[in-house]
Amino acid sequence: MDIQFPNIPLYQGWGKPLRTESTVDGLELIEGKVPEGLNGTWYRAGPDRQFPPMTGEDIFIDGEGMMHMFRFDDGHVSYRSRWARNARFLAQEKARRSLFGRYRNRHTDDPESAGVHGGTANTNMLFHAGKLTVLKEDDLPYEVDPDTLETGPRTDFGGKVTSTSLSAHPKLDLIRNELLTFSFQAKGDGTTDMAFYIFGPDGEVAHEMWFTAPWAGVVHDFAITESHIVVPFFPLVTTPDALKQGSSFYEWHDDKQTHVAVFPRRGTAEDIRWFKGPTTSAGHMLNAVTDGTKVHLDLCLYAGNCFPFFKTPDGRTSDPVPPILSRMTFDLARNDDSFETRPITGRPGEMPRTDDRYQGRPYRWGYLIMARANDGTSSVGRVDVTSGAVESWEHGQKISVHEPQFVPRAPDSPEGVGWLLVILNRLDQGHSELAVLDAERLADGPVARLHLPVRVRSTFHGSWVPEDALRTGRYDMKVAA
Ligand code: V55
Ligand code: FE
Repeated sequence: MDIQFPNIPLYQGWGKPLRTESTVDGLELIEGKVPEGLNGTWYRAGPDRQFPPMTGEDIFIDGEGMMHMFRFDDGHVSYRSRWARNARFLAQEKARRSLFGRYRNRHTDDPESAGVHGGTANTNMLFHAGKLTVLKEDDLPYEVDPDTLETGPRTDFGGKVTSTSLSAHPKLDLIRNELLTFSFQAKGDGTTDMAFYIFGPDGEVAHEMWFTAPWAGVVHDFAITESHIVVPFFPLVTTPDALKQGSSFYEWHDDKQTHVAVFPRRGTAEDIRWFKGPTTSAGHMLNAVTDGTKVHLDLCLYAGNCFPFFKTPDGRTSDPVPPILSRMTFDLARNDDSFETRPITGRPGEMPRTDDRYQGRPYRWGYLIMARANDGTSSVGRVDVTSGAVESWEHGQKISVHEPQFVPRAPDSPEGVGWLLVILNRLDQGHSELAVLDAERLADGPVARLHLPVRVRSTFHGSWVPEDALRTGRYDMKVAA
């Protein structure tokens, strides 16, 4: 069968499927110097396309997973990319064509895909309790070899995880070495079951809680505080009967309010406090903190539909709206279910990250991708969430950036003292670069830039694993008391 990709906007320019696994031992230094002591591995996942899509269409969150790793070893930086050779990939490799149709709609798949897990493993990579995994929110994790990126087995953690999927946005408590995560549509597509799990430092399930969502929708991300879990529900909804008619997996229900569940870290479904507010949406949470009776959730909030390509049930499209870093405040002492929302900063930003040691803890700094002109270029910025002040790298070049990764200078450095790793797309040169910035001096531009002879098509999320953590299976990090 001929392999020809359709001429769709997603595949033009930078989005052209790359379908190439790379190994580069020692990236060329373009300028600056890799900081001393920056030793560890940065893992990321993103979508590519194994074979032309069955439907002739594609959306940017779909596509088979490509894993990427950058290993930093005393200034020597190596790059490796490998397909996530999961069940879907292997079945399609054998068939030499796509077997999965419209994003997550199993009624549109090729009969040959029957019984094959459809997860693309394209969203995130995580290292916890000595195991590296690659994640997609509609499937269970796959284990991955941390040195070779060879794909291992799909894992239900020895039968302890009974949900059909786990989120691609787990939260690692780097200080307690605990992993907190959840599953939505946890008993299969279109179900309203939610599962919440805490894994201990030994990788075993230490806590499990099941509850019911207000509807079968997307729950892409959640947030933790030192004492609470915050799970937002936005009205991108899955309707099984519509799926049978070939509908998109999610539809935008603009008649539904935003719902937010707040509950204790080790609570039960009876402990959930539900809050309701205006119709909004978000993919990504920056952080959350508990302050007395109040729980604050900081997130990249859209005043409408964050995915305009998912239409309303009656076929209406949504106007695109910008993501605004905002703070929702839930007061547990209040007797009603309302909450307040205010913008933190006016400048749009997405793919928010913190100094990961401060996930769930009182914090000051957020790092985001900030769009520049309307020409597809972007840069990284740092937001002071206490004042809204933004500092960004104004490169003025044909560059777009991937989600940044903060790396502390030392395991016990103060919050925000460290480096920001960023993959740069050199849009006019057809290849990528790896940049290291001083996280306290983003405006100065990179302290090191390394050449990648290939294009990194797209990555969503990833994580930094310090060299010692890879050896010991534990993170040895500290936060200010
Ligand atoms: C999102 C991302 C996804 C997905 C569903 O950002 C929702 C939200 C990266 O894949 O499959
Ligand atoms: Fe995400």
